[in-house]
Amino acid sequence: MSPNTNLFLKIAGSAMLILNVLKIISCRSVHPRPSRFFLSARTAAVLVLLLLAGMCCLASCDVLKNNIIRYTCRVKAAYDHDQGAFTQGLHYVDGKLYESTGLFGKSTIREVALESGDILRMLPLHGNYFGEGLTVFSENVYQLTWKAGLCFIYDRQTFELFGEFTYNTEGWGLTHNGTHLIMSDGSDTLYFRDPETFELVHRLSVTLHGAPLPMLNELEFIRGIIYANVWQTDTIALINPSNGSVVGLVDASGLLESYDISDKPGVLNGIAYDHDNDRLLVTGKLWPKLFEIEMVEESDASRSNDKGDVRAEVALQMMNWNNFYILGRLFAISLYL
Ligand SMILES: [Ca+2]
Repeated sequence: MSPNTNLFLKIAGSAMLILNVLKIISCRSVHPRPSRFFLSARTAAVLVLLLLAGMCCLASCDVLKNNIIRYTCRVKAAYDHDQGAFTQGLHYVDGKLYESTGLFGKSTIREVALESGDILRMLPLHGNYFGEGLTVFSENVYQLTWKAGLCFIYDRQTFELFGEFTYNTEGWGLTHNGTHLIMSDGSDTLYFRDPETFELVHRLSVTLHGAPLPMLNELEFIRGIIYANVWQTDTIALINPSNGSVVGLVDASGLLESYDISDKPGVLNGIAYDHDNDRLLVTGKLWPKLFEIEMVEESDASRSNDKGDVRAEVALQMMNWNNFYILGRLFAISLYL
């Protein structure tokens, strides 16, 4: 539901509630019972109001739903990936693939050869730190930690750790837009930070169908859009950085289906983009493969069979239930008028 529609319904509901209370008080005191004509006119007005509110809800749902473009994935290439890598961050720049891995005692930053999956160089983190999102900005590699509140800064050429920033949230995903670092913390909020000081520049609340979309995790800024995979789903949300609204949803489920995997891998959690060659790369926690994928816009016919966008559908159902709840409350109130 759009904020305006929600506000409209709440104001309408509150107004009728107040009107109803005043009416009951007046009827029970000194005033005579209203005429039959008066009740009919008021009931008609309430019904018209309910009809308008319902139309607003349905219109807003329809517009919001249709504004989101849905994509599936077509695999263009599959590369080997270290199945011991609990991938938390992925970034490709200047022909080099950088990766951050997590888990206490197993966290690293590494440079990986894309085509072979070979680890070209790797730096382990202290066992107290759980590696998270990673991005390369200018000559620095930035790596978040999960709950330690530390962002490590490495020299890109040598992997020498030369600095750190602090923050007061959890650290999940990290990318940049050429000006600011963009960070997620598992909520629906993205944090834009100064790369020189890590000071918070502004927050961005991300919404899907007008409702907050939490669990934003690994990030990548691609051609003016923030890509964020939603934790524990195979969905990548495409976010308009100017207002936080989700403008597209990518169903990346099924990428590993054709592989015989004995050990169950973790969820999708790595997005990188090769700007020079327009290659979109994705992998996941403990995945044996890293994929170059092409996003394919779904046709209207295939949308009816959508099964990967679970969180989006849950959000939509919650929105509809909220509509029905508010309309039901309005109707119940109107019975007293
Ligand atoms: Ca990334």
